[in-house]
Amino acid sequence: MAEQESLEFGKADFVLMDTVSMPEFMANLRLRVTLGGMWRVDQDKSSHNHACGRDWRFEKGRIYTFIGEVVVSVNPYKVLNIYGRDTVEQYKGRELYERPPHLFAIADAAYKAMKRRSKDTCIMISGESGAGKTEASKYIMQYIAAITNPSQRAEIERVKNMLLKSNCVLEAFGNAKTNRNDNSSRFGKYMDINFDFKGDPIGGHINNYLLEKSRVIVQQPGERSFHSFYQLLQGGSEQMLHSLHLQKSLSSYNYIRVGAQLKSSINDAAEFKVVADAMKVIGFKPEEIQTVYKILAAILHLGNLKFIVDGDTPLIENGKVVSVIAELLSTKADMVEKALLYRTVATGRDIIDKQHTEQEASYGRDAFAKAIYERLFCWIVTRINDIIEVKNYDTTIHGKNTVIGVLDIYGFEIFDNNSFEQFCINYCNEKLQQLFIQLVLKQEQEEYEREGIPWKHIDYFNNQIIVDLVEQQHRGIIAILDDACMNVGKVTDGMFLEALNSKLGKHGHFSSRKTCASDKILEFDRDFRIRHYAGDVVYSAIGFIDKNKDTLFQDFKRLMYNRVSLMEISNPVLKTMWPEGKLSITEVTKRPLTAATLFKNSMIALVDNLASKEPYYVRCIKPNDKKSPQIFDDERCRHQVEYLGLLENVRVRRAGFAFRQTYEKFLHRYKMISEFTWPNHDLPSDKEAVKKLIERCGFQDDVAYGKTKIFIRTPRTLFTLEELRAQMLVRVVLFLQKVWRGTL
Ligand code: AOV
Ligand code: MG
Repeated sequence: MAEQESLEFGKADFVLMDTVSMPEFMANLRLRVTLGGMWRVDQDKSSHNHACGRDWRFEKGRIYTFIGEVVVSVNPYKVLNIYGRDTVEQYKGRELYERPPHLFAIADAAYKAMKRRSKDTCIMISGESGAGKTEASKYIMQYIAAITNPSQRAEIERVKNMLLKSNCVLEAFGNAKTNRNDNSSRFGKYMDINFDFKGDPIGGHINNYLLEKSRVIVQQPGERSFHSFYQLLQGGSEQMLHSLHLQKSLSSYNYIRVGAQLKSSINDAAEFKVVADAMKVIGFKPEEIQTVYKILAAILHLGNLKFIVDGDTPLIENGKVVSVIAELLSTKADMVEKALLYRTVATGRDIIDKQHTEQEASYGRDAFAKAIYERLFCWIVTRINDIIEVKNYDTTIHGKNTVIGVLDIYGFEIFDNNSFEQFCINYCNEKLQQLFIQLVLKQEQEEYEREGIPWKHIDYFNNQIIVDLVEQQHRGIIAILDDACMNVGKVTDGMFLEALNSKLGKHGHFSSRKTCASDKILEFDRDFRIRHYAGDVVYSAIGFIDKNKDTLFQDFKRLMYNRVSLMEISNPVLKTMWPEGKLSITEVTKRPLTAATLFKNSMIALVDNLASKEPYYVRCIKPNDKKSPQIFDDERCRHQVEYLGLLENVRVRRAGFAFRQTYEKFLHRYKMISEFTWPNHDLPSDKEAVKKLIERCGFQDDVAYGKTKIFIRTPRTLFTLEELRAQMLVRVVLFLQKVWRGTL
């Protein structure tokens, strides 16, 4: 089978370590041919854009490549037979370079470091939208689940099962079809898996980052809302839908009408059952699951509410829908109606009900729908955390509890219309790129220093300037946006853009029509452009103020919180989602932090957390924009290789050494190729023995000797060592056969 073959080319594959230029890099990524037993790049074929010949890597499913300890992954857009039990066995406990590049190799390396050295490690998966991050994170978790708990302890199996099942629940509520990816993550996820001293998973914790909640009320053409809505409507039984006052027809609901006709590669009906089962397995109670469905239904009904103006008074056109919403949210219809049409304000000592305009009422309804969904999502994460969290682990008895973190976040994205959400998502990717730059360089540098090996600095594009543009105190875009939001009185998006122009007009990575009139890309007055590390993105300032303020009238919060004391049938789940509803009208509440500042703070905390762990990287590349398994679009891939800094990554590795290993381990593997070291050496140290072995093979110019490790500059040397070892093994086997046959 072609896919399986990809794991059989066997030789430690450093692939990109040979490359110096972009064409070579691209060719390496795409194909290699075998010459004299070694995998090399065939330059002549690199420009071809279609599959031919047997050595095309991408087309044959050889989607992984190493740059040192970084795995580069190209989305195959087809199911590959390379994640099964047999493959797990090939990677389990092996050193990184003993097997061809694979996600499992990096997962194993992270696991080994965690287990052997009691180090907290993390695997950071990055790449643009649709490049394969979420799939990679799932395979990594599957691998870790497969190699742990050899003694089949029931409790560990239970934990593993819950960790795996949590994925599909979070995807149902936090992923959606976008124009870039049919299963696009619309939230960021960082999951810690905790291990006991034996290296078995004992629990976990999920951090979620800013859900793109605007999707609940509106989607761009060609996109859908969160999967959960379609799954409920397509998969819920007649009886269930009836009890939720829902009809199967997607186009009956305003909030999801845009994408109602879209074909999805996801089978919503089947997925509904999978998610419901997963929730049960994780430990959601039946009444909790029921509440989840009621909330989804309430949101769909909210979207159908229409306001009409009678004189100055707005009214709800379809009053029956209000009763349905009230029933689903366990509250009273008149209270829902009041919250939708009025705002209670305290003026001095008086409390008055201020009537909404039609526009305010519609705004309030949409804000309410978005907030309910966001809180539902956060509640699901909290609930999963309650269940999977490590309990009763006594470090004094059991030793250190270590962690592997897996980061799968929304990738860099450019849409036709880019708004506040894309701004946050792209800023997040800038932060992670910055961390990559720092850690990859820092680690190298530190290792060479530690081992006493001279280090030569390599130039690279440092995106810190863009990170600062966004997050710097007082002068960054977020600070300027917050300033605009703090202003009393009506501040418009136009005024925010003005402030950007005046403060950032001269910044090399910022432009708008005002600062750069000749720029044809900036089509509209409210557009501004950020030159991101991954490309230019034009954002529309429209909606920034609103989304950043994220206003939800207090009346809704009180409505949701108070329900319990007013109704006979209480719903504690809903109440826990709205704790601030308990504040009375006159209680002065502090102005909450803005959405962008909250996000910025969470990103800074995330980066600090990641930086405290030993990092492993998966860099995902999207081969084409058509989701096709056949097309390797050279230009698109080249662009990604460029902005991900992969070439610089290679250069850093090249300037240094492709391979390093402790003297002890190195000898263990290669001692058979020299008479000085086989079967044992009598030299004063392993270091001396390794020196002798290397000189015997004539590689002394390609290595450096550190304090505890040997450093090999080019992979070719290692390949040759591997070959010498393989030849020696054959000779040993032949020798033994002769001994057994008595023909010696
Ligand atoms: P993303 O996580 O990087 O995008 P996904 O992991 O969701 O991207 O991958 C997108 C789609 O590509 C998946 O739904 C699969 O169809 C396919 N795919 C990705 N990796 C593989 C693989 N290893 N084998 C087979 N198919 C794969 V986003 O979340 O949009 O940034 O926000
Ligand atoms: Mg994803």
